[in-house]
Amino acid sequence: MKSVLVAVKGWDPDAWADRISELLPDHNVLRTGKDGLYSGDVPLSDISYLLAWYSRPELIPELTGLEAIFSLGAGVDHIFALSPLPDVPVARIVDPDMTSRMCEYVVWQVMQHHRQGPGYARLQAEHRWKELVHPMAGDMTVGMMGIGVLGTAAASLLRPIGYRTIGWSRTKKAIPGMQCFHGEDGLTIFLGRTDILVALLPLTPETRGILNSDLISRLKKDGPLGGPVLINAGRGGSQVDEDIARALTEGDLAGASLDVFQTEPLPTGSPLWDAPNLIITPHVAAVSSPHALSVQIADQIRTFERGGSLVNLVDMQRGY
Ligand code: NDP
Ligand code: OXD
Repeated sequence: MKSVLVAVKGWDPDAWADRISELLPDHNVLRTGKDGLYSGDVPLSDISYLLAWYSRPELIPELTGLEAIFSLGAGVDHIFALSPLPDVPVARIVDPDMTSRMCEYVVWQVMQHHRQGPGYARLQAEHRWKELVHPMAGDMTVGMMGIGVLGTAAASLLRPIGYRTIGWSRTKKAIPGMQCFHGEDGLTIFLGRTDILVALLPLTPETRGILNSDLISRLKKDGPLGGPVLINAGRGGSQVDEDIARALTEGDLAGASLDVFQTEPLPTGSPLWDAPNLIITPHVAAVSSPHALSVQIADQIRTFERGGSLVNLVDMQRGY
């Protein structure tokens, strides 16, 4: 009987391990504690599959029989943080459940800023009845920074509402309904046309710290919201928290929504907590559902054991 290890830190290991056991009854499903520590009877060297979310790096050298690694999320920066990794395939989550959740978040946050959500919340708290500026969706361009699975899906839901969508990626793309830019050359034009920037980038050495003062200064300034808006639901390591807090305070950003942060949970002393027109959510834009997402992981394991190929594989050279 092959063994599977659910090794998570911060998440509930039982929800994943119980669901995987249900779906793979002929496997021995093991789990770490919520602290990521493993204290089971089965030696780590007997484990074939690692199901990981911010697993402890010290487990890796002991997993000598590993055949594949599965990220329990779409992002895989937490897997690269375990390096050196054994030479086994690494798969990530691409799933309609996750895509729908992210699309909901992006539409929710774009509309929050478009329809002056933070402004009306402030007026309500002050018991004031006042109309705020109210442009049409068609007057605004949403720039998707990252047009992979999630960015492309979110853009396709924004267009029927009326928003113009444009996209930016590493490599050249042609996506119906949106003008696409790529690379450093394309970035300046992309930013200069963007009223609401939605970042859905993986965290890599190239994207670390990319959402900084310099980038903010290159966004379109004369849009109908009185300034650009930044929404980041990719990774906190892609942003410079202090730059965003300063840009909001000084009016270089008209608003922002951040789901991810350089340090999570966001430290109590962060200037972001009190920055104006900022909506903070605690890394919940597209929460991984153990019930829904375990199905594809179990299917992947069964396919792999029949000699088939895994899907949603991470490109280990590219870094995502
Ligand atoms: P994909 O791999 O499908 O898409 C990534 C996109 O980013 C691609 O368009 C890629 O371009 C682009 N990209 C990567 N590096 C660069 C670069 N250096 N310059 C320009 N563009 C770049 O990922 P997903 O859409 O599935 O997910 C995106 C990220 O969202 C995840 O990596 C994860 O970090 C985050 N996430 C956050 C969640 C949350 O709850 N907050 C939930 C789920 C995911 P190209 O295609 O040309 O390579
Ligand atoms: C993910 C996440 O990467 O939830 O899936 O952040």
